Amino acid sequence: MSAVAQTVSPPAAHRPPEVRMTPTRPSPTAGTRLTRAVAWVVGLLLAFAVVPAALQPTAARADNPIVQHVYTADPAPLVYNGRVYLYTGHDEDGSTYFTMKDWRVWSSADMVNWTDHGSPLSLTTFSWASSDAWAGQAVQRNGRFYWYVPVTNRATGRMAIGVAVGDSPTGPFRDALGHPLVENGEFDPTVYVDDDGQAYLYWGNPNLWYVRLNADMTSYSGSPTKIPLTTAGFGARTGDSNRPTLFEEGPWFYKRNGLYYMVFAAKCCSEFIAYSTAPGPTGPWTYRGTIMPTQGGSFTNHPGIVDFKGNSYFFYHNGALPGGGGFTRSVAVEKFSYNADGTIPTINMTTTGAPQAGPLDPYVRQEAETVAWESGIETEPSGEGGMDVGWIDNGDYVKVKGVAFGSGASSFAARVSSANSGGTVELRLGSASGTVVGRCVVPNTGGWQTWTTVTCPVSGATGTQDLYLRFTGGSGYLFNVNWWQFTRGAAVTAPR
Ligand code: FUB
Repeated sequence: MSAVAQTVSPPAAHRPPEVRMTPTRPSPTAGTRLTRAVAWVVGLLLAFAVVPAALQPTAARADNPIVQHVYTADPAPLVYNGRVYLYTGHDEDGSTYFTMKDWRVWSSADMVNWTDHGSPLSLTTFSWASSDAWAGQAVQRNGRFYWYVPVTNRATGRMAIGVAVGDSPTGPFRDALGHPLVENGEFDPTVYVDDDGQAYLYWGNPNLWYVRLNADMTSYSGSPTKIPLTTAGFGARTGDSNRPTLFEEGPWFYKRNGLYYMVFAAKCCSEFIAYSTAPGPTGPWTYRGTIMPTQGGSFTNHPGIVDFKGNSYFFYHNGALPGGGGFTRSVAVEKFSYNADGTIPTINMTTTGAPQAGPLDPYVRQEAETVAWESGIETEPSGEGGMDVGWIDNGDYVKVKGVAFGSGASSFAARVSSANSGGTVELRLGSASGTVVGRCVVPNTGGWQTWTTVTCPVSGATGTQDLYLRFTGGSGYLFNVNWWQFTRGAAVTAPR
């Protein structure tokens, strides 16, 4: 974790205005609708009351939640090719509902510096979808990436599961079918390909359903099957005769060491995260207890679990960012270890997050949108591909954690653009007010997507340090940054 406590300004405060859509939210049953409607009100009232002091918006914080410039929800991690790809929903600024129009992709090689891959999937990808870009999950099979998402089917007004397909983990994604894969008014798909090649799609609220997916991952055999929600399998809920078990929504299904896990959001509302296990992919399920207690200022929570580089990680969401709450959520992560018998320990939300799983190499090109923490910036699609950091005001900064300078860097290069008067990229170590090891001047380049590379000398950047790119200049938006890269000092240049 950073040795330096940090604060951020609310993401919405400096963001261009967004169009607010009028939500139309279908719900599976009247009982569910009423329960959740009441819960939303209660959740809103309680949102700040239940936030631990360390998670209060004005509190200093470390690197959790892992994304600060937009609100994110419903994490679904996927390990592929040495990186964790994280698929999330996106809560609109100022939401008073689950106002969600698109999904986002992030990735990291170290669990702390996350690269923003933008939004390769949205409601508009599915011509038949009208609203509700809610909790999905992506999986890789035979080099293709299948992203299962719940949306409302415009024609029926019911929640349905769509599937998008892409040739890379970051897309682009297209609607694989042109119609729902399956539709029964329920949501929150989770997908797992078993060792024998059989893939399972589970989903549901208030029930828990599954189908066996065919090898093409875009069709299934048999009919949707309901898992019996018994209290032995999913715990006992009190106070809601319509829902006798703890299972609420947000299932996360996987296998580890021959044991099948169903992790889920329990007991609305506020939710906690619980889990069940089974000897086979369709049960019988046994309730195992709480993973994450009700915490964090969002009345929903949503689990995602992966193993990466020899450790296990638990993703979830909360309302911990400034302006955060039940409809303005943020994804966070904790490292954990399974108990020897495969049970999962209690995991609490922290502002520290997971430890860094290996340093970041500043001597290869790094995307400017690879960030551990930021203040004030936004991202946008870059004309040069990928994303860039933009909407930069004087004093904004980006923190890149655990940067391995080794014996020293001699210079810094950054790909920049500006339609304004530009400014300066200050290279600071340890904090946003830490030692300056270089200053790069950014000129007016003639346009916000007119790019040039600026360079400047660097002195004193050695060892492994948290790097802060602090942006200074005059008024208005200063400049954009697409990527950056340091050059090693001459004394440590590797022999050719
Ligand atoms: O994000 C919208 C809904 O809230 C998800 O589908 C649920 O899992 C809950 O997190």
